[in-house]
Order: sequence, then C-alpha cells, then structure tokens
Amino acid sequence: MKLDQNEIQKIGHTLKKADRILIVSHKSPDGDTVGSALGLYHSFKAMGKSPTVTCIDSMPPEFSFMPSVDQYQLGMDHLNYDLFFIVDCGATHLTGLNESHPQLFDKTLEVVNIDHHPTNTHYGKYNLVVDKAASATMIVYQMLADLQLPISRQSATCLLTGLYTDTGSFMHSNTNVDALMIAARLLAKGADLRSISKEIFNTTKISTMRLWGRVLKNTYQTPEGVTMSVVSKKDFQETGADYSEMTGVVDYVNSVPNSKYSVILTERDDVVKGSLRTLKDDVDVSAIASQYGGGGHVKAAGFAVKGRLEKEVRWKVVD
Ligand SMILES: [Mn+2]
Repeated sequence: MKLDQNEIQKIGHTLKKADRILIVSHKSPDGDTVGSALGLYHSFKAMGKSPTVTCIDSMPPEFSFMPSVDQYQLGMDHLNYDLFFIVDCGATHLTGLNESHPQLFDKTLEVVNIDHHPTNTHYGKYNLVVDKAASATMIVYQMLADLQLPISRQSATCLLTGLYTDTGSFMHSNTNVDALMIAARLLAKGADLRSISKEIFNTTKISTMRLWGRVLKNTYQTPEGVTMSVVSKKDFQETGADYSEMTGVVDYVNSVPNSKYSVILTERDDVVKGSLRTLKDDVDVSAIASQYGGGGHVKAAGFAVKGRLEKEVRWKVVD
C-alpha cells in the first residue's frame, strides 16, 4: 500500500519535534479506532515520547486484551499538546469533540487525520486518507513502516485487531492483497492473532445472545429483496444489552440468500440508527445511507435520523 510520501515527510518532521502527543479515537469505539490509537501509542512510547490516548466513551470490556487499553483517558479537557492524531474518524463529529474543541479541525493545530472512510473531508492539517485501505490500522502500519519507527509485538497486536475487526475476520470484500500482506507483516512482528480471535469473535455475553436473538427473530425480507430487522429501546432494556453489543449482528442478517442489501434499524435515545451491509458487487450502500444524511463504505454504511420506531400493521381485503 502506497501512502502520499509528501504527507509522510511532513508528519515525520512534526513528529520529530513533538513530545506531548494526543491520540483521539471515535465515539462508540471499535477495534479499528482503538487498535490504531494504541498502535501509535506503543510506537511513540518506544521513541521516548509522551503519548496520551483518549475517547469520549469508555472502552468496551472485550478490548481488555489489547496492551495498554487501560491507559485511555475519558474525554479531553485541554489542547495543550504538540501533536494530535485522529484515527478512523470519517467525520469530525465522530470524535465527540467538534463542538467543545472546534480548533482541532480548523487546521491551525498540528493534527494528523488517519482514516479510510471515503466520506472523510480531510479535516486535518496532515491527512492520510486511503479509502482502499481495509482498516485505519493498515494506514497506521504503513506510516510507521515508511517512517521506520518501532513496531513492537504490543503495537502489532493492536494494529492487527483493527484489520481483523474491520474485515470481519478477513471475510468482508475489503480483504484485499494489501490487507493480507500487512496482516502477515504484523504476524511476523509477533502480533497475537489467537487472543484477537478468541476475545473478539469467540466470546459472546449472554445479554448479547439475547439481543441478537431478538434481531434475528425480527428479520424479514421485503419483496424488493432487502433484508431488514429492527431493535427497539425496549429490546435493549429487556435483554440488558447496550448499543455496542449490536456490533456484528448485521453480518448475520446480511447472510440471507439473495439479499440485495440488509438494514438494521436501531432505536437509540431520540434517533433511529440504520446500519447497512451488502455482499452484492453492484450495490453501493453508502449511496443509500447518504440519502438519509449518513455515509460510510460501499459495502458497509450507516445513518441516523431523528425519530422513533413504530410498528405498522397492514390489513387488506382479499376475496
Ligand atoms: Mn475503521
């Protein structure tokens, strides 16, 4: 995978001078944003710098196996840092900091934006945005390799976690040659693949099972071939699951044969979130999501609209 060497040089230059570095993960953190941040964290630590990782939401317990995940600081109170990295954030609001700290996005501060969402607006002073990259951690890996910075076993495990989760354990269509090459290089650096697969894919809480049970039970297919399911606030209350436990269930819904694409609608506070996936080559779900003010990748996208879910029962007279 080739990165813009002009940007890499500029980042290398500002990194050399920096000591205090803040690394920002997006809200509702996933394996890719946490893996990217911690991958950077370990490398910067090894260089003798003072990195801090932050997220406005707390870390889900399934990421506990990732080295130094306990170092996450909840939210951000000041901008007193030499350099900032924002990772896997396709839009500024996903940091949860765009209103409290708009200076982060006006290109006055030393901000590096590392992302792989095609909707990314290049809000950083420096931007490494590669929409062909299967994960943000791939870009982090390539940047560290280009700058010849240290990649420890710990760093490699975190970076491989992002690649593993964003490719759905190498099953999604974004699993390309670069993804597997970088995965191999991370394994060669000592990444702990066994822990990743065990902790992330083979561990399911009882509340998650119950929530997924409801999602699967509510699944139906429209005459147009769209596979849909819905989850209400009540489903979360009754199963004791939280929103983060929805991660992954859309892939099950999407596995219904002859599905054009799949949508799960989730009722959350006063918004309804839509999560879209497709396995079809000729369907672009990010275009569908953008009709509702959302975005994402061609094969995986999402949106959020104000409102709540209401069941509609249709009756018709037949003879
Ligand atoms: Mn990602």
